[in-house]
Amino acid sequence: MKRTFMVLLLVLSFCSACGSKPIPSGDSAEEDLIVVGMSQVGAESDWRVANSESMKAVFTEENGYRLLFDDARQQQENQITAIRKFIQQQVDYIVLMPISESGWDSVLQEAKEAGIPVILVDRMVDVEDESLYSAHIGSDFLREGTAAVEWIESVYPDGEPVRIVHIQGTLGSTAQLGRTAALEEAVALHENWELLTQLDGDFTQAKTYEVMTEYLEHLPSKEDVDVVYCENDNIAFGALQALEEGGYACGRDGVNVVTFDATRNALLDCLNGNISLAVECNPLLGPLVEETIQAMEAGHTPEKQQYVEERVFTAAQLTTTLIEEREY
Ligand code: GZL
Ligand code: ZN
Repeated sequence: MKRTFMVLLLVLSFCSACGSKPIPSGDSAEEDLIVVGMSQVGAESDWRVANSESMKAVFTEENGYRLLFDDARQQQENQITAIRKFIQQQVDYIVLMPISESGWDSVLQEAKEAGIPVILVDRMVDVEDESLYSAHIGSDFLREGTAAVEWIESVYPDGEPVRIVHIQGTLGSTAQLGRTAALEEAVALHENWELLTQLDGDFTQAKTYEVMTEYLEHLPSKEDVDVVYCENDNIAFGALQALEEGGYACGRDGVNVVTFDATRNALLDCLNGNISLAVECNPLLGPLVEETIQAMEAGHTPEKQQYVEERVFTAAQLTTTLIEEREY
């Protein structure tokens, strides 16, 4: 709306100069708001819900924003449609949480031609021309995967077989690509590690429960699984359900379930021993995005890449108080 306000000012000054009747202006408070068009992946996971809440908590009218929030229900075409709508509405900024890395070049080119800055949040896009976005704020997913792999290495001495069920997140998303790359690199490095299977859990509990139940039904014997590498907490919840129903003991003297996100329910499962390792992936990105927009409003060029700080949890680092005090 700010953009319209500037145009309005120009027209008004032109009119007063030429003596014709000025166009009545709208409510000035409304005109002052920074209009942010936000395209969110969906609500597929606890992480995603916390991420959306973090955005809505900062982009409020009291803080000087008009937030146009679109939930793409995990369909890239819905995100592209939403971005085109934001361009028509001449928003001041577009904030995009891209569901996958590919397929963004043309719509981001349209935003560039409309002079609307794009800020990428969480996952990344794979575009030829990096000027199509002003900044990326999110996680280093390869680093997250490496943290998980280093923990597995610490638990299983070289030589001992490590049979791993790998359940992936939304295929083609940066989170899946990074977390998968770390595991696949480690499996290639350790001849005693064996990737039993790679299942597509799509970051949801329901999909994972379905594919993991199907997989376990065809396993010859229970003791064939040492680690289940879950690319987010909702995948871990689905895997735990299937493992328990299949009669598998989970935890340090059974199947070691490793997960990413470290949302509250996963940390509770970690404290009670069902999950062995939770790698944090921080969804609370709202304040960083708002800082970036404020910097751009002040005419500064933002850092192109901003990674958030993250840590790993085992039961040893957890207490119920710590878990209760966490924001998500
Ligand atoms: C990670 C984010 C992933 C989470 C999942 O930053 O892209 O998407 O790990 C969510 O929970 O679905
Ligand atoms: Zn190693």
